[in-house]
Amino acid sequence: MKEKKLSPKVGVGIMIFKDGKVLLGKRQGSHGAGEYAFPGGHLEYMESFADCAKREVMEETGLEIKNIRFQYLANVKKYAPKQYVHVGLTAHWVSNEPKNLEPEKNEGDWQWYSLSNLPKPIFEVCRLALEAYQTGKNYFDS
Ligand code: IPR
Ligand code: MG
Repeated sequence: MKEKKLSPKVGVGIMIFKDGKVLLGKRQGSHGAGEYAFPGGHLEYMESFADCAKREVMEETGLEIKNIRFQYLANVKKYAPKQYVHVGLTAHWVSNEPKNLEPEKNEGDWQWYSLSNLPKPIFEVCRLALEAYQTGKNYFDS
């Protein structure tokens, strides 16, 4: 049988702020299962980063977002053999409460957490987002 060639994918994660808190859910069914993560997912062919962010947040939570900004770029190998070129973005909540629209990928409800009291364990790209937020570092390679 022919082996599938491994190649990096492009991921987009969105740290959404509402009243100083950020939105996290518990991942399941993929890499980082059991870890708390922001909404996010895979960039589709010919999609802009901002459109990917809006689409993934809407698909996973039903929320609209605004003020989408670049936060950091990372080469994520922690979940090898998966490798991601990851684009970390920030955005602001607009209205309504999040719904868990992909329960096979997210365990329980989305919840707002203050940055000083984030749940553990935390998904690697969210750990990097927090570091970027605290230090201004916007490039992580390894
Ligand atoms: P999907 O596209 O299913 O939401 O993928 P994901 O949540 O596993 O995200 C992959 C990229 C990550 C690192 C945000
Ligand atoms: Mg996702």
